[in-house]
Amino acid sequence: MSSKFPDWNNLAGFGEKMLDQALGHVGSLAGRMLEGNVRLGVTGLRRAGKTVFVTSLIDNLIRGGRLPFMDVVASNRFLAARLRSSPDRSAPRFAYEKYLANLTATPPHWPAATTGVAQLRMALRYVPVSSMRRSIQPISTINLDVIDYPGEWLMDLPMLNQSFAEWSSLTLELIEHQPRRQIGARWLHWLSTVSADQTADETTAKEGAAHYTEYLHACRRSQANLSLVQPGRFLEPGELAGAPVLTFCPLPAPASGSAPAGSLWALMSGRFEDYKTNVVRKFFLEHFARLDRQIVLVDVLGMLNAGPAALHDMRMALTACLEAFRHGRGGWLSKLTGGQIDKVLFAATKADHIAASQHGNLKNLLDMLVSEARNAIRFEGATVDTMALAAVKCTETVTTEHQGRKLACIQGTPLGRQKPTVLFPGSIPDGPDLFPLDIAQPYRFMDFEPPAGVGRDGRGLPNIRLDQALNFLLGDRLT
Ligand SMILES: Nc1nc2c(ncn2[C@@H]2O[C@H](COP(=O)(O)OP(=O)(O)OP(=O)(O)O)[C@@H](O)[C@H]2O)c(=O)[nH]1
Ligand SMILES: [Mg+2]
Repeated sequence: MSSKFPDWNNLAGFGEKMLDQALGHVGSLAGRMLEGNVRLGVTGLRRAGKTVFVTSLIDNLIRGGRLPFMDVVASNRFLAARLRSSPDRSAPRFAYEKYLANLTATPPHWPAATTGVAQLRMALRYVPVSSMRRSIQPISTINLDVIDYPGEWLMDLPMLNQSFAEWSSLTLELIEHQPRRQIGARWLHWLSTVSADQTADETTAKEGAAHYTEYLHACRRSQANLSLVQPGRFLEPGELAGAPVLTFCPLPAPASGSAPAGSLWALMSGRFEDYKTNVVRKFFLEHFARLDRQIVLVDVLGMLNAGPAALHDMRMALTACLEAFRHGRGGWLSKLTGGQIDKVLFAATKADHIAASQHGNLKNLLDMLVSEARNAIRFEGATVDTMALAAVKCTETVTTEHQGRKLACIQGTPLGRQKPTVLFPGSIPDGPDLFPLDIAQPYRFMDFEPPAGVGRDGRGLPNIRLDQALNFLLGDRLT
């Protein structure tokens, strides 16, 4: 790198004011800079780790001290990153400072479940690789846009492409199977007391929506931790709590094949279409438009804990959501929004919940779970990769001896406890046989507290493979 540029790769200890001053030095070059934009879609079902991932991504790009395998950092070309105001004023700013303060507080706190949309833009400055480009443009900038939202809302995406009849039929098909049949017994009973052809009235619609919402909440709370729960706003209504647009539920098709105007079916179907147009389409058009890159975060370990029904359900939920994105240049979402995602990374999150020696198996398992979507995305021409990562590393792998055998364990503070402890987290099979019939609960991966004092060294939040993830997603835009 030319000596006229300060070495800002390690920004440890730089305060906001110093960073401002430092950036001021290159301000005179601003006129010679061209700016590009990258919109990164952070996709994930609820509790997959989106908010923690976005917080760590921002923190690590700002501090730059824990991304050794990002090419732009390794080749000493990364100058600095800073937050910028987003050009889109329709959503609140992602509360990075609050989440970071909570993570690094004493005692530390994870973010609460997200209840609304938030967005953030960062500017990343780097020195281009090519000397020819450097002679014209010594410093380049890209703006990175990310948004965060409740994972529940992602499940609305497949509904956009369905009619009320199709959605109702699929939902009713799902509830024929356990554990849903038992969970949804009250709503099913209510359904048996109404017919699609009957005259619509608001009280009946409200009753149906209330029973159905309760069913969705019970699915989310259930041991099986079900992911395929729609509509997402019934669970996380955001600013729509109590709005009439949320007063509908699936219905069995009318016996005659079509229902008259003024019937319960007509009312529910009309509200379903309203919901699609005014809530779902609006959200995805505003926030998922023109995505360039996508990371799909998957809590594989959480699903293993919850058992085969949870894993099966998560797979269906992910496949349904990714269908919208998966065609790269020709998918219906990209046609709707004009986006063209050309790189997709599937990431198994919370890899720090297991020993490092298990990461390979975790990645392989994720590969297997998303194989269908991954192949379809590749077929359409986008580049795909999978990896196991942790946005915030809360444990260390340690080796212990048990009955003369070496065991790969982890050391960290389990959620709800105060002191670090060493434990054997269990292992992940390296084949498709995930749930042996003779073991009731084969997996008990634990959640961990963020380590005391995490992130205070000013190098960025400790992580596992965040640099490799960012290199895959952004590396080519930083050359
Ligand atoms: N150990 C560890 N735990 C993590 C990590 N990322 C997420 N978690 C755990 O997963 C929980 C959920 O993470 P979030 O980032 O809030 O998940 P989300 O996808 O934003 O969830 P919603 O807002 O509900 O959609 C956190 O409270 C942590 O317990 C990680 O990198 N390491
Ligand atoms: Mg969140």
